[in-house]
Amino acid sequence: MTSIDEKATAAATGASATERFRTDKTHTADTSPERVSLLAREVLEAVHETIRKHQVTYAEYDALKAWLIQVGADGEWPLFLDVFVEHVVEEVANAAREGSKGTIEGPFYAPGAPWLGSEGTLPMRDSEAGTPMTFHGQVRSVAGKPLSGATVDIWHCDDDGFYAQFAPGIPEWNLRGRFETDENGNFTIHTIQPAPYQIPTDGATGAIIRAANWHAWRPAHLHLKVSAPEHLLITTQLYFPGDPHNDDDIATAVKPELMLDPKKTEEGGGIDVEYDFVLDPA
Ligand code: MBD
Ligand code: FE
Repeated sequence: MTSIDEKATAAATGASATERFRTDKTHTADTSPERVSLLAREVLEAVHETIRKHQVTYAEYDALKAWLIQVGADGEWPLFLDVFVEHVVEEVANAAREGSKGTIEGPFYAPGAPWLGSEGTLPMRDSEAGTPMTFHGQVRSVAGKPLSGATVDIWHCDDDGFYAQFAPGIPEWNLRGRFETDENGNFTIHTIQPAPYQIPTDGATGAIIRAANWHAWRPAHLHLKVSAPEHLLITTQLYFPGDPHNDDDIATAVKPELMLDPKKTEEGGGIDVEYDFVLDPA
């Protein structure tokens, strides 16, 4: 059981996600003053237009200011932006690809997960809850060539919807691992089926969701980064048919091509899923 100060609060999760972003990502882009001016002006003009169109009041303006301050205080800029904005950045970035579909990365990736060969079991607790799941597939080029030595980097939440390194009390690499495809481009991952995920509701992101009477759910999903030498890395997610939120994901990150087709296994009450990845040339 977690004590009061070890709870998976939005502030604790947000602080981890913000720290992760500061550590892992490059925060500068080679953006010219002309382009900064263009983008900043158009975003601001869209805000001005909304204010005029809907006759926004001083009270509403001050509520917005207070809320923006709170997003930062809760460390929730990675969460808020990845949930509400990243899907369009991904759409633009990957529009020209011919291989497998990508989708958003989200705020909870951690680089450096343990290497587990071409077949293995994700690190998990002895008591790990959830339906056993075997996920296997092949990595190929768009020309159909199996890619041996490709990397399949997978991360997903546990049966309670929590991610290791972002919620407290979970072993560091729980349900995270990297696989290297065998000579035929194949990989096999033993894990548990992740639960539907509700984004933290006690922080600023939860506050706007409540204030707008939206819901905070993402359908159950696996996160993946698949890469191979001389090919473009693909960041994606896979989903399970029948999830109540496949059609109204709060993060707008579901695509029909990313739906799995689970089969029940004979023994053990588990499921077997197969999915192949096709990588574009670099
Ligand atoms: C998640 O698990 C996630 O995948 C996204 C996109 C946002 C918040 C939590
Ligand atoms: Fe996720």
